[in-house]
Amino acid sequence: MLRLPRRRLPRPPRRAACTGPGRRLLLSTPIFYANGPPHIGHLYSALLADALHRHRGLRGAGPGRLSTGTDEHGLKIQQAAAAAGTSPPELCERVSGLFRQALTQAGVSFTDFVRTSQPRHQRAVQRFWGALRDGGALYKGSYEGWYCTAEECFLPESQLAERRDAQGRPCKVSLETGHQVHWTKEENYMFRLSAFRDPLWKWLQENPHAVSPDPFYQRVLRWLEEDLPDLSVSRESSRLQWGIPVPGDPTQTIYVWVDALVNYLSVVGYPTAHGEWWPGVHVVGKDILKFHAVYWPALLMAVGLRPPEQILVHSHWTVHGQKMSKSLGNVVDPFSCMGQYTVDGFRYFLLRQGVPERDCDYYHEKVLKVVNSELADALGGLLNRSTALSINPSNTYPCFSESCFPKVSDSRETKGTGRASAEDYEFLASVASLPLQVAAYFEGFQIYKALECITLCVRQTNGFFQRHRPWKLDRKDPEEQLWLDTIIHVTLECLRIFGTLLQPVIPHTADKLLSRLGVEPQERALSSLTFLPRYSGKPCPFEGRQLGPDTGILFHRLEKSREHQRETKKL
Ligand code: ME8
Repeated sequence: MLRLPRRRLPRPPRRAACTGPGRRLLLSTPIFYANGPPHIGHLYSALLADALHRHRGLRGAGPGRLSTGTDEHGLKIQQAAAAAGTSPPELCERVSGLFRQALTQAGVSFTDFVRTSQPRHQRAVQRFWGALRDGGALYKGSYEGWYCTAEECFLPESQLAERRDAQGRPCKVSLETGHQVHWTKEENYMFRLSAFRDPLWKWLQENPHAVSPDPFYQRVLRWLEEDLPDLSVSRESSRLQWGIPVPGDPTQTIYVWVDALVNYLSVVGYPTAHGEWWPGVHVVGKDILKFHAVYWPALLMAVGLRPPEQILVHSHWTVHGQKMSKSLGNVVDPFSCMGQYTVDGFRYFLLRQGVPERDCDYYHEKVLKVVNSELADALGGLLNRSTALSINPSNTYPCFSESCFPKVSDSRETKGTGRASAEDYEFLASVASLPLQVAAYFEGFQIYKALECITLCVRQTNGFFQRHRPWKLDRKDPEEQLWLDTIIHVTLECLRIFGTLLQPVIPHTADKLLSRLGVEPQERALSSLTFLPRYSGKPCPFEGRQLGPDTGILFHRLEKSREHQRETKKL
């Protein structure tokens, strides 16, 4: 074992999150409204879930499923279809196809894509409704209040502001989103949400990581301390036709949020086959936290099911500091980003720069800076330098020499032995501890921190390579040759670790890197990842092996787009 002489890397989180070993796990993204095309916020949610899912798979943590899909019912979709001069089914077919295409192109490894218009989902929702009714959780009441169609929910006065509409007439809008609300009064089925305050409180107290990161957990607790009125869970069919009818009462349509939340059960075969997959872990944006951390667990408890195992919450992407919105015309299209920055480049940017606890800002120059410096220059450059024919003419994974890099129990003992310096031992210790740190950060839903640690180690490896100037060593001198081989061996070992750890985030680039190193697909699991076994006197299966074919630059530097060049000139 290498000893860490000094702690240089950020401390991994104390507590583990969603991905305990050896059991089944359903991970989900929100299902996205099919009223408009995907944007980078949707993609970010899906990438977070995808990276967690891939990471689990590589750890051999047990069978996993990743569900995503589209939310197709409700007034919002009904109105969007009317505005577009089309029918709701036609609009949903088209927009759902765009989401599927965007996620597929981005390499999101979903195992299920659910559409709420599918018969399997409609059956599940109707059975869920039946279970709510049979459990006595529903009653019919008259409900009135301010309804926000964009958010598909009633809002209390405290969440409203006075504004003027386009014609200058006074109107009320949602404080949070700025969308107009309308007074609505109808006969609805109501869900006894108020009766679930204590069970919800108990659930959260007993599961302090049920909602993560912690600021969002605290927010949910605060909501529970406030008023928790019963929830209207149906709409009159005369106003809302595009939805699932209430079983036995065709005058009412099931509320779109109840319909949508049940998707997490319909993907695992509710009401017959969900048992072994429930409860699941949901990745959601902060905008829909209340639906997932208050309404959904209460609905589940009401039908005798367990609340979600965990709700992993992330904040929002802004663009040049502004909220993304259709009216501002600043919605960022994921297809064009993937075209411009490559799929892996954009995946890396979003996951490296996205911090779940706080809103993050997107702009072109930032993507170029992060991706060019960390993927093209640092990682790509390291591979390029350490595999160059001038430095490694045999194109093999060279041997490690214990006499050049002898094992020590403390980096301060290095004097006089071998060629490695105290700094080299520190660097080795950092890379040795990297797999565990990365695992801990993935578990703690801090993927950005895992990437920060990897990047730090890539920099240290470049420093190691640079420090010893292997290109200056005389290959004809046997001593020098041993040291040269050792430097390259250590560098390739580091690259193997980085490539393996980066698979969940940049799968194509990691594959290219590992293939170049000659690492076979069955040698890429995280569960069996050992760094530099030769340092501990154990055999290294790669030593002496031929490297894989050189397929060119690992990651091409991104160029400033023409549009941005023009913009910069104007400034
Ligand atoms: O709310 N930054 O769907 P939706 C980051 N259908 N993520 C963002 C984002 C941004 N600027 N904007 C949106 C719905 N998202 C419902 C969900 S689930 C049972 C039903 C992401 O199309 C984020 O995950 O409005 C947010 O929660 C989700 O997209 C909302 O997508």
